[in-house]
Amino acid sequence: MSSQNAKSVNLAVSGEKPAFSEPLHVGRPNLGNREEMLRRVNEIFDRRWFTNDGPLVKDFEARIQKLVGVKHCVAMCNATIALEIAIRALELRGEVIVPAYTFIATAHALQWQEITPVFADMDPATHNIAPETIERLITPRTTGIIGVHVWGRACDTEALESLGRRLNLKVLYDAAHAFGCTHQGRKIGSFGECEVFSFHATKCINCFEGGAVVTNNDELAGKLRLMRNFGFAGYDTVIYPGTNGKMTEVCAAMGLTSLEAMEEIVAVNRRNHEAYRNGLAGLPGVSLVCYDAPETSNFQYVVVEVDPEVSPLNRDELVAVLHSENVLARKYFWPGCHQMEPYRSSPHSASRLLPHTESIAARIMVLPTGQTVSCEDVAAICGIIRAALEAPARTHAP
Ligand code: T4K
Repeated sequence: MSSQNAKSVNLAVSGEKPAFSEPLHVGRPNLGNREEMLRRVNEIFDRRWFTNDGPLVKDFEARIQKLVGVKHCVAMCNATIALEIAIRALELRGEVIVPAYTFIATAHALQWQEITPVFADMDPATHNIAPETIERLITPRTTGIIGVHVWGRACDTEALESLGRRLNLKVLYDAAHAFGCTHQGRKIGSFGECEVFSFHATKCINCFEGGAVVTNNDELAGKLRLMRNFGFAGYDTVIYPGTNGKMTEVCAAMGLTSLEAMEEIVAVNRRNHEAYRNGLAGLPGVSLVCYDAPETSNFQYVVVEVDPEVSPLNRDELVAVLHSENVLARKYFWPGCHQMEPYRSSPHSASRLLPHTESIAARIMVLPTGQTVSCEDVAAICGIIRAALEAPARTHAP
């Protein structure tokens, strides 16, 4: 949209009607082929096999293994439980290093098991954990590092794993955002001891709710399978502490249907990402987080950084403008896990300065994408942002 057009956008904050009559969400689920999904649900009814390692779960696991190029995929009910089980199967305890800039589930999966998450700062260029900040956080109680591939862009696996080898720490990855993405041409999923995917409804591939641990380690995979099923090794034998982390058949049916539509979903995300890049080009202090060209990406997050030193409106002001237009932009992952309870009040986090996390978390907004967002929607959203920035005074109610 040209700046001439942008100026003619009537903003809802100035008393006009919102640009969108229905809310545009970040995380509206993508659908696969409805008929295929309903066929699978009918089959589940006919089979009367609803959960407990059913045939659709096995098929889903086999397809993920092939797609990612790993020996084992252990499907679970969601990624938070998958993280918890992976952490327990790897026998982590005491303290584990995690980035503060992540969804709260990464930290809670540790805390829930009375393991202290110790928050590291990020690299502002990648938004991922900064390996050089880790060593000073290590204590005799540290047992591991969890890297998070934020927005699907791989963290520095080489540096993290070399630290892990040198300091005898286990390294695993929260790959909740990174299904289908690569790192140096290799599919994310085979790094570290194991990696965890999320197939939540808001993710590019979804199972309604779902997650999976992927690994090349046979022994670990066996343990994960037992632990997701209460530790049962037979009808009457329990050999590990376990929980109920099983994926249901209907969730696997959705996962399979979603996987079959993956090419189309990623193509839509990529198209929208390019439309945002064009629509936001040249705006002062507003930059779109890019995906490295040689890598494969799922483009599931449209992440915009707003530099308050340059932009006429800061992130919070822009988000308020967008919300008034029914564009429900999100402030992921503000204010950082270390600023949320119970970590905020913990003596571990209270005195910790994480300058890059705090600065970036205050600048990021995530915009809607996926199948429910058209190129026209993207153009309208970019037009709103452009109009708000070109006439910031108009963003205050008359
Ligand atoms: N690690 C990382 C790094 C993660 O980002 C996540 C989850 C996890 C671990 C844990 O994975 P899971 O245990 O969830 O598998 C959302 C998602 O719920 C969450 O899965 C995701 N990350 C996080 C980044 O975003 P919320 O609380 O911000 O949004 P939520 O679930 O309210 O959904 C966002 C919007 O999407 C809603 O306002 C409306 C729309 N929506 C949502 C659902 C569920 C729909 O239109 N239809 C729907 O069915 O966490």
